[in-house]
Amino acid sequence: MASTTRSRSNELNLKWLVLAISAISSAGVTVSEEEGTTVQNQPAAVEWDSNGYLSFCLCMGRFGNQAAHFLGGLAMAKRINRTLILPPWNDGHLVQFEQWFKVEAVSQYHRVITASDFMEKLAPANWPPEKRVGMCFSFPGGSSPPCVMDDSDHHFWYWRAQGIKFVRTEQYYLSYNAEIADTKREWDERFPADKYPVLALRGAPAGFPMTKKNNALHEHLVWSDAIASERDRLIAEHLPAGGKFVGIHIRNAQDWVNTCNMVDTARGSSLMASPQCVGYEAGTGTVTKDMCLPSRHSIAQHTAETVSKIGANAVYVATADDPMLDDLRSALGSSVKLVALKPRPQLDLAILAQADHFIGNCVSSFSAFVRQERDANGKSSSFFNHGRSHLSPIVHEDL
Ligand SMILES: Nc1nc2c(ncn2[C@@H]2O[C@H](COP(=O)(O)OP(=O)(O)O)[C@@H](O)[C@H]2O)c(=O)[nH]1
Ligand SMILES: [Mg+2]
Repeated sequence: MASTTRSRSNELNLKWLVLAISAISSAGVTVSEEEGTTVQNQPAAVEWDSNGYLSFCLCMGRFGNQAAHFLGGLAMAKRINRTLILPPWNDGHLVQFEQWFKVEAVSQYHRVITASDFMEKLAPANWPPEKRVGMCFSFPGGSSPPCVMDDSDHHFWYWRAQGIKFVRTEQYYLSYNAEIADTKREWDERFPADKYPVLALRGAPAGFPMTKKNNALHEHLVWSDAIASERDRLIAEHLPAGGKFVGIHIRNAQDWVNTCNMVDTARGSSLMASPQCVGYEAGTGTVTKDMCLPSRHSIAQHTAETVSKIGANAVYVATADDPMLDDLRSALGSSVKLVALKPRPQLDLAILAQADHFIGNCVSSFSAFVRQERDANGKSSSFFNHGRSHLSPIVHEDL
């Protein structure tokens, strides 16, 4: 186990070194034509924000969880009026925010700066190594574990890969409720911006699942040109031109079977992203095991009914595991094209968001991400083993 951890760390170390070298070699260096000598460009000036900055690690879970936390953290940055340092995504190695999403779209909502711009252009003068304080949420009374910023692979790499080492840590017991004005006052009293110019939080200042209000912030998560053009190329290459396609997300890997065993129908609780189906207020609905782990039969039936309702001629199947092509083929007949490419997750998400209709899993935050993007663009979604379309304001009644 120890050697596995070490070899993974070495692998990440190497990856980061390669990234760092390529970043250095491409940054701001040009050859002067007249003199044939190498000169260093000045980086574009970026002004320091005296309201302070918010930085946090997207260290919990995989992409769907990270995206939910990101939107919660974005809402908090606006509420406490600090510039948000756009957190890199954690994909085993760090992926700069802007590799997957457009910075301009987020900045339409609130002031943001990329993590690399912050470290390169502002940190040296305004947040030098001796000022780097890490912060952890902690319950009063000493019942929480000690505040350590790099106690796991994830946390360690998140900060160190950005060149950040903390001189000390502090604990806080403050609300993450971005919906009330008092939250700003509490944070300002505990961490005034002149004394704590950067809030570097161990985890995202957001709950999970996402609040109903934060769903709407998804309109500011717009795929980068690189992802969008790869998405469009795959759609053009694999889906029939001129027809409609239904996108489905099948969540059936072993980790998911274990998750669904936590569904406790008797307690009427919700689980992970299930509020998108059962409602955000306690007691409005109950998540069921069938919603979490729909049978092969119900997936195939719901898909076939939807295909015939909207007159689609193709189905795009996204899954990390079994695409159930035989079951789908029997239910759909031979005239409907079935496409399962298993590309990297961001491309599956981006393609599903383009479908003429999407059918997802109520409990999955991966499905929720697709549904949110579709809501933002006025596109319809439904869920396996859930009677109604989702509860967000944009609902197409005909499905
Ligand atoms: N490519 C691909 N990966 C998937 C799919 N479904 C799940 N995964 C992988 O499994 C992870 C599931 O974790 P997460 O995103 O947190 O969603 P959740 O666990 O379903 O709430 C994703 O981030 C992907 O890495 C899929 O349809 N396509
Ligand atoms: Mg997850």
